[in-house]
Amino acid sequence: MNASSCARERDRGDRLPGTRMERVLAGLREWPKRIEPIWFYDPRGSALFERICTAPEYYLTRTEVSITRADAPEMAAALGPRVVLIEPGSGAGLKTRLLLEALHAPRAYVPVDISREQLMATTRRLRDDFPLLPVLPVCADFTEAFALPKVALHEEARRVVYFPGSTLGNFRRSAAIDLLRRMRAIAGTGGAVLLGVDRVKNEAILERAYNDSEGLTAAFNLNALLHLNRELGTDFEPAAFAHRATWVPDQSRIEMHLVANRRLGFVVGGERFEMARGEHLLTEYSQKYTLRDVADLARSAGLDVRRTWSDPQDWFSVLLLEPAVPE
Ligand code: AVJ
Repeated sequence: MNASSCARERDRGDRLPGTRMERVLAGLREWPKRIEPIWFYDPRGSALFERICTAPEYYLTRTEVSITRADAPEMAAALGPRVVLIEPGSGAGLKTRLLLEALHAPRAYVPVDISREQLMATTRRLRDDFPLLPVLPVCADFTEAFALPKVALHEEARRVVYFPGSTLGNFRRSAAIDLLRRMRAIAGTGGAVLLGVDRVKNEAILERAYNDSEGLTAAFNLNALLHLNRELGTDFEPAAFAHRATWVPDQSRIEMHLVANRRLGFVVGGERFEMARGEHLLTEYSQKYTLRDVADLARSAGLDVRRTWSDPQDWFSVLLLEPAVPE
């Protein structure tokens, strides 16, 4: 187990059962073979992702930042005072900073991240910049159950789960609904979810965002194999794979793959796997949404859309969701 990761090894009876090794094995036994996107995020992968966010082709971050810059005052007014802001997959947080600056007397900020280095760096920077704000980091894989610090559980706290970046798009529909349901449970009846989603748009723009000219996304994708080798003692040869990211119109998502450029084999937990030349390993879904898709997903998770903020081109949206009022 690498020190950079904080996910626990044992099965804790969560929705995704099994140890990390068992989860990887289960994915590799599927067709197509797949690994979960959490494998991108070791220290090198997190650093690569930061660089992707400023790549000219990757419009997502810039667009969401511009929405947040423009509409944070409205978001803060809609969220109300004394919010405890909880952010699963907190990353490095420029958007978070803009939101925290706008919030009225926020009670606490709770970043939740799987990469300990990333989490601690974010925590240090935020504590420097917001000396009056309690920053209470939780090192956890947010796709599994995690415990919240005490202040966040206070009866009067207005808990807001902040989930920007269109990270929801990594999950298939049923898993996305489960995740939104858990966010609703964390928020409680008086709370809310502030969700960032990437919108359906021109295919060329979408594909370019996942095939940047500097090769950052390719390096990010291949890095998952190095992470696996280090943490699970696997023997992937990154040189034998090529990055591929394509728009799948009937699923409304970008799929990232690692394509075997020759016939190859590898061993995971003592089990041997083979790949034919041209066969691919699925590493990520990045779902793109219409506003109606998001409303449907939210509804299925017991949440209603209260507000929507978008950029002028409707490339990206930030939505305020609140627990649905029972009819
Ligand atoms: C962090 C999941 C939103 O899907 O766009 C960036 C990750 N993958 N480039 C995305 C990612 C390839 C990103 N999310």
